[in-house]
Amino acid sequence: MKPQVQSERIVQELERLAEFSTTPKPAITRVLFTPPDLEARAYLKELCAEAGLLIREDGLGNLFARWTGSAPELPAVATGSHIDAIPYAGMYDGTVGVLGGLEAIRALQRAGFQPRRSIELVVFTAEEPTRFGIGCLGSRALAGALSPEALHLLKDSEGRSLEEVRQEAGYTEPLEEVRLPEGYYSAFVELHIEQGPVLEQEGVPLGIVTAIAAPASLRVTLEGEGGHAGTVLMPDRRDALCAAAEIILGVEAFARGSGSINTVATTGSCEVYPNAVNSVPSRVVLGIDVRDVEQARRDQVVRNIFQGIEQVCTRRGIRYNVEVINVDPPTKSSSEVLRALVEACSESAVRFKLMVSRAYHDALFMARIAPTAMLFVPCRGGVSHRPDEYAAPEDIARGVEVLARALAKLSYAEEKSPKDEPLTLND
Ligand code: HGY
Ligand code: MN
Ligand code: MN
Repeated sequence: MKPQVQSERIVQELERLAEFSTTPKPAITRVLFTPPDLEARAYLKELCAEAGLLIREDGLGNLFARWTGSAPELPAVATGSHIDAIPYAGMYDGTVGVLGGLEAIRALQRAGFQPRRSIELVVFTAEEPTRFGIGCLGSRALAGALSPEALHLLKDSEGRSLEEVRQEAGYTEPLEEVRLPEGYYSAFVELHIEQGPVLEQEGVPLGIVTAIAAPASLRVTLEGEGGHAGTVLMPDRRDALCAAAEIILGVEAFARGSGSINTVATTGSCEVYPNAVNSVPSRVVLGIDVRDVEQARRDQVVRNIFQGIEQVCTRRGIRYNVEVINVDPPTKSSSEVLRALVEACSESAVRFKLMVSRAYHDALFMARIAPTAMLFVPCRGGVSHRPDEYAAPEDIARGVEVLARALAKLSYAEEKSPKDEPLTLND
């Protein structure tokens, strides 16, 4: 059975989805529960309904669209990703996994395939940390990694609570019901653009993800002494932004000095108060992101950053507060799902590369509750989180075809074997 993927249809739907944005194309900005996000959700529900899928949404806005199988009582196979986009992003991050997952289901329907286990498309709420500061909000909650109590504490930069904005958006189901029961899915596969240059550089059309790097993020608040830029003499200053500058360079140095190319650290946001050219900065809030495929090395860099903040602030007389937003372990893919992906690649005669994901994805949390793996399609120049992000239709279609084959296999997979035998490529 060769799933007939309609790549021009995926491109049309990606283009249509890209219109739901608060910034003009090619820059896409689609932040949780803003009007473009709600319009995009409505559009997706239309497409899922057209495909005859059973739709439900939970209290956080996670969207589930199910193709009921002949054994509906068995745990379903899931696929999916996210549709939210950070400010001034591209139109492929997340959306390729959502519309690609939907097209994989439609291609199987067109081929006359009848699922045994139901196949469910999941659109995770707020994979990006933009509005509430923590990534993978929806998948964390589904996996039980973010409690209803913790969800109730979340507020955005305008002080609006998640509770307030979700109710306003029409998501009123209790947050206590978001977490999925153990064994709810038999497998989860996420299709995503690579967001890196490896596949394109090596001329390999598909990546099979064996592990996802461990992300951590910190929010650092630095309180100095403000004042008039003309009258506060240099020896009397406690300039929060100068302290921040030293800390930011320290973040970079600790990552560069970790002993591994796999360690990355970024100070991605810097809010300055009062942010006036003729006023000494009194307060700065930094957003710091630290990742590594090895948790211990990542944690060492986090410790170094803590020590660096203490030294700089003590020397400069700056008060500080470091809030740990998340320090997540890395995850390894399930060999059973990897096997299904490798077999699907060979049936489609597609070369692939086994690789690590340096970006995090909803799969990082789905792996806590279901055997999970990911498929990567190349993106031009490895560019992502930028308006010039691009994935070629033929690459997307190839990924969708392999995804469809893998979902079909997993839909007929028996109960998961107790031990997850490691995958060897001559399997
Ligand atoms: O930041 C990430 O890795 C993901 O793209 N949100
Ligand atoms: Mn992203
Ligand atoms: Mn993404």
